[in-house]
Amino acid sequence: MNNNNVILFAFEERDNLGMGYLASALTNAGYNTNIIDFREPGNYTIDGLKKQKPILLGFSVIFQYHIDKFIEFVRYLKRNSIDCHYTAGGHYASLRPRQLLDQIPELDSLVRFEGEYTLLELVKALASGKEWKTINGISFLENVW
Ligand code: B12
Repeated sequence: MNNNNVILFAFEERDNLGMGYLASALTNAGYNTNIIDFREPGNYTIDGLKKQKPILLGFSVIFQYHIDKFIEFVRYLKRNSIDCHYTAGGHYASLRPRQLLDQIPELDSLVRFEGEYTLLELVKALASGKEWKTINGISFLENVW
């Protein structure tokens, strides 16, 4: 595997079980998964993120109340040329996919509901250059209602 890095961004308020499950599924399949609480800018640097050349960045949007912070953060990463597949999951992504994609059209996809296997399938497809739009449980601007 050439590049096997995946970065997950979340609110790690009193830890985040969902992120742990996702990281576990990816790690078990051989992907190097880094969970970052993005509320503290000291937790990451743009150079550090670039060096990892991630296959995918994942954003955990379990609280819709923090959506402004995600919008700002995704745009900050894009402006700084962190170029790879951007996806999001969690309650808001699962239940209001159209709304979230309208708010953050920079997201390439959403993983809806339980994310472990869908995210793994997505990462595998991206890493091997295969089609990802046909994966069950994935929404993107062209297929979301
Ligand atoms: C535990 C919990 C907390 C904990 C810890 C949260 C954490 N860091 O994980 C604490 C106590 C901190 C908390 C706080 C709050 N919470 Co709370 N919390 C929960 C609770 C009960 C369980 C979450 C959980 O661990 N689920 C189990 C894990 C395994 O599932 P998961 O997180 O959903 O993750 C899975 C999928 O969603 C998906 N997924 C998630 N993220 C991602 C990311 C990617 C990239 C991908 C691919 C997939 C993916 O894959 C995961 C694995 O299958 C939920 C209700 C619920 N039943 O889920 C409410 C819930 C998330 N909380 C909620 C709320 C409102 C809050 C507060 C705003 C309450 C308040 N007024 O203060 C605060 C916000 C905290 C803050 N920083 O401001 C709401 C959110 C509603 C909404 N519309 O946004 C929920 C849904 C409860 C409810 N129905 O009202 N909360």
